[in-house]
Amino acid sequence: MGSLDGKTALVFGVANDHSISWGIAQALAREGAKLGFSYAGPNLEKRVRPLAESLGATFVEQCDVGSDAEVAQVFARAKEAFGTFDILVHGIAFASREDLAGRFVDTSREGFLLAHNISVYSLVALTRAALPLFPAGGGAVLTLTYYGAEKVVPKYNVMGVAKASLEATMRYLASDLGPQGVRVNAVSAGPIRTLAASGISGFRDYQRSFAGAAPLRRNVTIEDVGNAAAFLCSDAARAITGEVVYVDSGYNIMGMQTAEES
Ligand code: NAD
Ligand code: 0WE
Repeated sequence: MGSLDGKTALVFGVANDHSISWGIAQALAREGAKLGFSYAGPNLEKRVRPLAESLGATFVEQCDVGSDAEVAQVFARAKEAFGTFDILVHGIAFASREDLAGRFVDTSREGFLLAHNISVYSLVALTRAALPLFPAGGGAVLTLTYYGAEKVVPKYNVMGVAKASLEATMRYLASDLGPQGVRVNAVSAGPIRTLAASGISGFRDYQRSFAGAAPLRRNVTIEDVGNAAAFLCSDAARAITGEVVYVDSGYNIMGMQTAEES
Protein backbone atom coordinates (compact mmCIF):
# COMPACT_ATOMS: atom_id res chain seq x y z
CA MET A 1 0.00 0.00 0.00
CA GLY A 2 1.34 3.40 -0.99
CA SER A 3 1.22 6.50 1.23
CA LEU A 4 -0.49 8.38 -1.62
CA ASP A 5 -2.99 5.76 -2.81
CA GLY A 6 -6.13 7.45 -4.10
CA LYS A 7 -4.48 10.89 -4.40
CA THR A 8 -3.98 12.94 -7.54
CA ALA A 9 -1.08 15.38 -8.04
CA LEU A 10 -0.52 18.15 -10.57
CA VAL A 11 3.20 18.73 -11.15
CA PHE A 12 4.65 21.98 -12.55
CA GLY A 13 8.35 22.26 -13.43
CA VAL A 14 9.39 19.13 -15.31
CA ALA A 15 11.68 20.08 -18.21
CA ASN A 16 13.54 16.77 -18.56
CA ASP A 17 14.53 13.68 -16.57
CA HIS A 18 17.07 15.70 -14.53
CA SER A 19 14.40 18.07 -13.18
CA ILE A 20 13.80 17.98 -9.43
CA SER A 21 10.06 17.92 -10.22
CA TRP A 22 10.63 14.70 -12.16
CA GLY A 23 12.24 13.12 -9.08
CA ILE A 24 9.19 14.26 -7.12
CA ALA A 25 6.75 12.92 -9.73
CA GLN A 26 8.45 9.51 -9.69
CA ALA A 27 8.26 9.32 -5.88
CA LEU A 28 4.59 10.40 -5.86
CA ALA A 29 3.79 7.75 -8.50
CA ARG A 30 5.66 5.08 -6.54
CA GLU A 31 3.51 5.92 -3.51
CA GLY A 32 0.34 5.41 -5.53
CA ALA A 33 -0.57 8.93 -6.71
CA LYS A 34 -2.21 9.58 -10.08
CA LEU A 35 -0.34 12.36 -11.90
CA GLY A 36 -0.84 15.28 -14.25
CA PHE A 37 1.91 17.45 -15.70
CA SER A 38 2.26 21.00 -16.91
CA TYR A 39 5.22 22.35 -18.88
CA ALA A 40 6.38 25.89 -19.67
CA GLY A 41 6.34 26.13 -23.46
CA PRO A 42 5.77 24.37 -26.79
CA ASN A 43 9.33 23.05 -27.19
CA LEU A 44 9.10 21.12 -23.90
CA GLU A 45 6.09 18.96 -24.78
CA LYS A 46 8.22 16.44 -26.67
CA ARG A 47 10.35 15.97 -23.56
CA VAL A 48 7.61 15.92 -20.94
CA ARG A 49 4.93 13.81 -22.65
CA PRO A 50 7.05 10.60 -22.85
CA LEU A 51 8.12 11.04 -19.21
CA ALA A 52 4.49 11.52 -18.16
CA GLU A 53 3.38 8.49 -20.15
CA SER A 54 6.08 6.35 -18.53
CA LEU A 55 4.22 6.96 -15.24
CA GLY A 56 0.83 6.31 -16.82
CA ALA A 57 -0.13 10.01 -16.95
CA THR A 58 -2.11 11.37 -19.88
CA PHE A 59 -2.75 14.90 -18.55
CA VAL A 60 0.10 16.95 -20.07
CA GLU A 61 -0.75 20.63 -20.59
CA GLN A 62 1.20 23.77 -21.37
CA CYS A 63 1.25 26.61 -18.85
CA ASP A 64 3.63 29.56 -18.91
CA VAL A 65 3.08 30.80 -15.37
CA GLY A 66 3.73 34.36 -16.55
CA SER A 67 0.34 34.23 -18.29
CA ASP A 68 -2.90 34.54 -16.28
CA ALA A 69 -4.79 33.05 -19.24
CA GLU A 70 -2.58 29.95 -19.39
CA VAL A 71 -2.85 29.48 -15.61
CA ALA A 72 -6.66 29.68 -15.83
CA GLN A 73 -6.70 27.27 -18.78
CA VAL A 74 -4.57 24.54 -17.19
CA PHE A 75 -6.79 24.47 -14.10
CA ALA A 76 -9.96 24.45 -16.25
CA ARG A 77 -8.54 21.40 -18.05
CA ALA A 78 -7.52 19.81 -14.74
CA LYS A 79 -11.08 20.23 -13.51
CA GLU A 80 -12.38 18.40 -16.62
CA ALA A 81 -9.78 15.64 -16.33
CA PHE A 82 -9.67 15.05 -12.55
CA GLY A 83 -12.64 16.85 -11.00
CA THR A 84 -10.67 17.41 -7.82
CA PHE A 85 -6.99 16.87 -7.06
CA ASP A 86 -5.01 16.71 -3.83
CA ILE A 87 -1.41 17.79 -4.43
CA LEU A 88 0.16 20.76 -6.23
CA VAL A 89 3.92 20.66 -6.91
CA HIS A 90 5.59 23.98 -7.81
CA GLY A 91 9.10 23.39 -9.16
CA ILE A 92 9.53 26.58 -11.16
CA ALA A 93 12.17 29.32 -11.06
CA PHE A 94 13.52 31.72 -13.62
CA ALA A 95 15.82 34.72 -13.68
CA SER A 96 17.66 36.33 -16.53
CA ARG A 97 21.01 34.60 -17.01
CA GLU A 98 22.86 37.93 -16.83
CA ASP A 99 21.49 38.38 -13.29
CA LEU A 100 23.09 35.09 -12.11
CA ALA A 101 26.58 36.48 -12.64
CA GLY A 102 28.47 39.50 -11.37
CA ARG A 103 27.13 41.69 -8.58
CA PHE A 104 23.60 41.69 -7.10
CA VAL A 105 23.76 45.48 -6.87
CA ASP A 106 23.66 45.64 -10.67
CA THR A 107 20.26 43.87 -10.92
CA SER A 108 17.90 45.85 -13.17
CA ARG A 109 14.29 46.62 -12.24
CA GLU A 110 13.21 44.41 -15.15
CA GLY A 111 15.42 41.50 -14.01
CA PHE A 112 14.24 41.83 -10.42
CA LEU A 113 10.58 41.80 -11.44
CA LEU A 114 11.01 38.89 -13.88
CA ALA A 115 12.64 36.68 -11.23
CA HIS A 116 9.92 37.48 -8.69
CA ASN A 117 7.07 37.13 -11.19
CA ILE A 118 8.04 33.68 -12.48
CA SER A 119 9.66 32.26 -9.34
CA VAL A 120 7.41 33.66 -6.59
CA TYR A 121 4.13 35.18 -7.75
CA SER A 122 3.52 31.95 -9.67
CA LEU A 123 3.15 30.11 -6.35
CA VAL A 124 0.37 32.50 -5.33
CA ALA A 125 -1.35 32.27 -8.71
CA LEU A 126 -1.18 28.46 -8.94
CA THR A 127 -2.24 27.94 -5.31
CA ARG A 128 -5.25 30.26 -5.67
CA ALA A 129 -6.29 28.54 -8.90
CA ALA A 130 -5.90 25.10 -7.27
CA LEU A 131 -8.04 25.94 -4.21
CA PRO A 132 -11.48 25.30 -5.76
CA LEU A 133 -10.21 21.93 -7.03
CA PHE A 134 -8.93 20.67 -3.68
CA PRO A 135 -11.32 18.25 -1.96
CA ALA A 136 -13.24 19.30 1.14
CA GLY A 137 -10.72 17.68 3.48
CA GLY A 138 -7.88 19.82 2.15
CA GLY A 139 -4.84 19.54 -0.08
CA ALA A 140 -1.07 19.88 -0.11
CA VAL A 141 1.12 22.41 -1.89
CA LEU A 142 4.87 21.94 -2.19
CA THR A 143 7.47 24.37 -3.54
CA LEU A 144 11.26 24.21 -3.94
CA THR A 145 13.70 26.63 -2.39
CA TYR A 146 17.42 26.99 -1.86
CA TYR A 147 19.82 28.07 0.90
CA GLY A 148 20.64 31.24 -1.07
CA ALA A 149 17.35 32.58 0.38
CA GLU A 150 18.99 32.83 3.81
CA LYS A 151 22.70 33.32 3.26
CA VAL A 152 24.57 35.01 0.46
CA VAL A 153 25.67 32.53 -2.19
CA PRO A 154 27.92 34.24 -4.75
CA LYS A 155 26.17 34.72 -8.13
CA TYR A 156 22.81 33.41 -6.92
CA ASN A 157 21.98 37.11 -6.58
CA VAL A 158 18.39 38.05 -7.46
CA MET A 159 17.31 34.38 -7.21
CA GLY A 160 18.38 34.42 -3.54
CA VAL A 161 16.18 37.44 -2.90
CA ALA A 162 13.34 35.77 -4.83
CA LYS A 163 13.74 32.57 -2.76
CA ALA A 164 13.56 34.60 0.48
CA SER A 165 10.28 36.02 -0.84
CA LEU A 166 9.14 32.54 -1.91
CA GLU A 167 9.70 31.17 1.60
CA ALA A 168 7.74 34.06 3.15
CA THR A 169 5.02 33.60 0.50
CA MET A 170 4.81 29.90 1.41
CA ARG A 171 4.26 30.82 5.10
CA TYR A 172 1.57 33.42 4.34
CA LEU A 173 -0.24 30.93 2.11
CA ALA A 174 0.01 28.30 4.86
CA SER A 175 -1.56 30.75 7.32
CA ASP A 176 -4.39 31.70 4.96
CA LEU A 177 -5.23 28.15 3.92
CA GLY A 178 -4.61 26.19 7.10
CA PRO A 179 -8.21 26.67 8.29
CA GLN A 180 -9.36 24.85 5.10
CA GLY A 181 -6.96 21.98 5.73
CA VAL A 182 -4.64 23.02 2.91
CA ARG A 183 -0.96 22.58 3.84
CA VAL A 184 1.84 24.54 2.14
CA ASN A 185 5.49 23.57 2.57
CA ALA A 186 8.88 23.94 0.89
CA VAL A 187 11.84 21.64 0.40
CA SER A 188 15.22 23.40 0.46
CA ALA A 189 17.41 21.22 -1.73
CA GLY A 190 21.20 21.13 -1.97
CA PRO A 191 22.78 21.89 -5.37
CA ILE A 192 21.71 19.43 -8.09
CA ARG A 193 22.96 19.47 -11.66
CA THR A 194 19.68 20.17 -13.51
CA LEU A 195 18.90 22.26 -16.58
CA ALA A 196 18.55 25.28 -14.27
CA ALA A 197 22.06 24.63 -12.93
CA SER A 198 23.67 23.99 -16.30
CA GLY A 199 25.72 26.85 -17.58
CA ILE A 200 26.23 28.27 -14.08
CA SER A 201 30.00 28.67 -14.16
CA GLY A 202 31.79 26.86 -11.34
CA PHE A 203 28.75 24.68 -10.45
CA ARG A 204 30.88 21.54 -10.34
CA ASP A 205 33.37 23.13 -7.91
CA TYR A 206 30.43 24.36 -5.88
CA GLN A 207 28.96 20.84 -5.61
CA ARG A 208 32.38 19.50 -4.59
CA SER A 209 32.86 22.03 -1.79
CA PHE A 210 29.22 21.46 -0.69
CA ALA A 211 29.81 17.70 -0.38
CA GLY A 212 33.03 18.36 1.52
CA ALA A 213 31.36 20.67 4.03
CA ALA A 214 28.02 18.88 4.54
CA PRO A 215 27.75 16.49 7.53
CA LEU A 216 26.72 13.58 5.29
CA ARG A 217 29.65 14.34 2.91
CA ARG A 218 27.64 13.86 -0.25
CA ASN A 219 25.54 15.73 -2.76
CA VAL A 220 21.79 15.18 -2.90
CA THR A 221 19.78 13.64 -5.75
CA ILE A 222 16.35 14.20 -7.22
CA GLU A 223 15.37 10.87 -5.61
CA ASP A 224 16.31 12.27 -2.19
CA VAL A 225 14.12 15.32 -2.81
CA GLY A 226 11.33 13.10 -4.19
CA ASN A 227 11.22 11.00 -1.04
CA ALA A 228 10.92 14.04 1.25
CA ALA A 229 8.31 15.54 -1.08
CA ALA A 230 6.22 12.35 -1.03
CA PHE A 231 6.23 12.46 2.78
CA LEU A 232 5.27 16.14 2.94
CA CYS A 233 2.39 15.60 0.48
CA SER A 234 1.08 12.55 2.35
CA ASP A 235 -1.24 12.29 5.34
CA ALA A 236 1.80 11.27 7.40
CA ALA A 237 2.65 15.02 7.35
CA ARG A 238 -0.92 16.10 8.18
CA ALA A 239 0.23 18.39 11.03
CA ILE A 240 3.10 19.99 9.10
CA THR A 241 2.53 23.29 7.29
CA GLY A 242 4.48 26.46 6.61
CA GLU A 243 7.80 24.63 6.97
CA VAL A 244 11.04 24.64 5.06
CA VAL A 245 12.39 21.07 5.15
CA TYR A 246 16.08 20.74 4.25
CA VAL A 247 17.19 17.98 1.91
CA ASP A 248 20.80 19.10 1.89
CA SER A 249 22.97 16.45 3.64
CA GLY A 250 22.84 18.77 6.70
CA TYR A 251 24.80 21.58 5.02
CA ASN A 252 22.62 24.33 6.50
CA ILE A 253 23.37 23.46 10.16
CA MET A 254 27.09 24.18 9.89
CA GLY A 255 28.51 27.44 11.23
CA MET A 256 32.00 26.90 9.92
CA GLN A 257 33.34 24.89 7.03
CA THR A 258 36.03 22.61 8.39
CA ALA A 259 36.50 19.41 6.42
CA GLU A 260 37.14 20.09 2.75
CA GLU A 261 37.07 16.46 1.70
CA SER A 262 37.04 13.12 3.46
P1 NAD B 1 14.73 22.65 -14.07
O1 NAD B 1 15.29 23.56 -15.10
O2 NAD B 1 14.63 21.22 -14.41
O3 NAD B 1 13.29 23.15 -13.59
C1 NAD B 1 12.89 24.51 -13.63
C2 NAD B 1 11.56 24.51 -14.32
O4 NAD B 1 10.98 25.82 -14.34
C3 NAD B 1 11.65 24.05 -15.80
O5 NAD B 1 10.80 22.95 -16.00
C4 NAD B 1 11.16 25.26 -16.55
O6 NAD B 1 10.47 24.93 -17.74
C5 NAD B 1 10.24 25.88 -15.52
N1 NAD B 1 9.89 27.26 -15.86
C6 NAD B 1 10.72 28.33 -16.06
N2 NAD B 1 10.01 29.40 -16.45
C7 NAD B 1 8.70 29.01 -16.49
C8 NAD B 1 7.48 29.66 -16.84
N3 NAD B 1 7.46 30.95 -17.23
N4 NAD B 1 6.33 28.95 -16.78
C9 NAD B 1 6.32 27.65 -16.39
N5 NAD B 1 7.45 26.97 -16.04
C10 NAD B 1 8.62 27.65 -16.10
O7 NAD B 1 15.63 22.88 -12.76
P2 NAD B 1 15.43 22.40 -11.26
O8 NAD B 1 16.77 22.57 -10.65
O9 NAD B 1 14.73 21.13 -11.20
O10 NAD B 1 14.51 23.56 -10.65
C11 NAD B 1 13.28 23.28 -9.99
C12 NAD B 1 13.15 24.12 -8.74
O11 NAD B 1 14.12 23.66 -7.80
C13 NAD B 1 13.40 25.60 -8.92
O12 NAD B 1 12.49 26.32 -8.10
C14 NAD B 1 14.79 25.76 -8.38
O13 NAD B 1 15.01 27.08 -7.91
C15 NAD B 1 14.76 24.78 -7.26
N6 NAD B 1 16.06 24.35 -6.72
C16 NAD B 1 17.03 23.89 -7.54
C17 NAD B 1 18.25 23.47 -7.01
C18 NAD B 1 19.37 22.99 -7.88
O14 NAD B 1 20.52 23.01 -7.45
N7 NAD B 1 19.11 22.51 -9.09
C19 NAD B 1 18.45 23.54 -5.62
C20 NAD B 1 17.42 24.00 -4.80
C21 NAD B 1 16.22 24.41 -5.36
O1 0WE C 1 17.43 27.96 -8.24
C1 0WE C 1 18.41 27.58 -8.86
C2 0WE C 1 18.61 27.98 -10.31
C3 0WE C 1 17.49 28.81 -10.84
C4 0WE C 1 17.70 29.42 -12.20
C5 0WE C 1 18.66 28.99 -13.10
C6 0WE C 1 18.77 29.61 -14.35
C7 0WE C 1 19.83 29.24 -15.35
C8 0WE C 1 19.42 29.56 -16.76
C9 0WE C 1 16.88 30.46 -12.55
N1 0WE C 1 16.97 31.07 -13.75
C10 0WE C 1 17.89 30.66 -14.65
N2 0WE C 1 17.95 31.32 -15.85
C11 0WE C 1 18.69 30.86 -16.90
O2 0WE C 1 18.74 31.51 -17.96
N3 0WE C 1 19.35 26.81 -8.20
C12 0WE C 1 19.20 26.61 -6.78
C13 0WE C 1 20.56 26.24 -8.85
C14 0WE C 1 21.67 27.21 -8.69
O3 0WE C 1 21.81 28.27 -9.52
C15 0WE C 1 22.90 28.99 -9.09
C16 0WE C 1 23.46 28.37 -7.97
C17 0WE C 1 22.67 27.25 -7.70
C18 0WE C 1 22.85 26.28 -6.59
C19 0WE C 1 23.43 30.18 -9.60
C20 0WE C 1 24.56 30.73 -8.99
C21 0WE C 1 25.11 30.11 -7.87
C22 0WE C 1 24.59 28.94 -7.35
